[in-house]
Amino acid sequence: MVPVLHGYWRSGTSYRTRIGLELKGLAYEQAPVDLRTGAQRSEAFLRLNPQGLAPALEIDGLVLTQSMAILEYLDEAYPEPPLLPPGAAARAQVRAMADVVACGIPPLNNLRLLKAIKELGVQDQAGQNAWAGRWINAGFEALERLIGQHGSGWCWGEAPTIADCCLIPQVYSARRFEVDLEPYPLIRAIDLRAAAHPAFQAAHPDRQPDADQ
Ligand SMILES: N[C@@H](CCC(=O)N[C@@H](CS)C(=O)NCC(=O)O)C(=O)O
Repeated sequence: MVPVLHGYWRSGTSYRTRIGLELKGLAYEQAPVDLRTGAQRSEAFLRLNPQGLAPALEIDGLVLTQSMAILEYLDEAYPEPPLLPPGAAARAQVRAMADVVACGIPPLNNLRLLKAIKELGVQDQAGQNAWAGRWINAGFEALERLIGQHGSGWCWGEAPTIADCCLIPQVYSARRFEVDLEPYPLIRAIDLRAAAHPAFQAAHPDRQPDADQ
């Protein structure tokens, strides 16, 4: 059976999963989960992911959740091309760069967090942008330095890794929250390279079947 990705076009975690699938050259179908209408909390979706968060991936007779676990599964089950370099030290460095995004940014500014700070009084878009931008800038400042140490065209080395799978959706999100990307020339260069790469192009939110027209 062809893999089925349950995700949402503009969700960063769905976007990073799509990049992984595309880089591996795996054909897959999509089952959109409209986060705006709360479809992630429907009984049907909770059966796939009891946490009620996108994405979930049906693959190889399994239902996988958590985008980083999914990317690691794809890399183990479908080794070519690798999304992690060989060697324990290099792999730890790449995972650390991916986690700067995965653990340090969306958990502080995803949909349910933004709803929560709205309930606490941050109602206007400028306030929401400032909140989201604060955590995006904190992560990007760290990543810019790490790319300076390890990057050679991509976040780590000369080929895309799970760190790039995380970075590119985060740059897309940064633009939505009107974050100034000027201070991050290395991140912008990777974003440009990704914009010309077929796998990253195919995974772009605007190219998804549920994208707003
Ligand atoms: N750690 C999870 C996070 C998943 C997550 O936060 N997904 C967001 C979209 S990017 C979501 O479904 N939000 C819906 C909500 O907050 O209700 C992963 O990496 O898969």
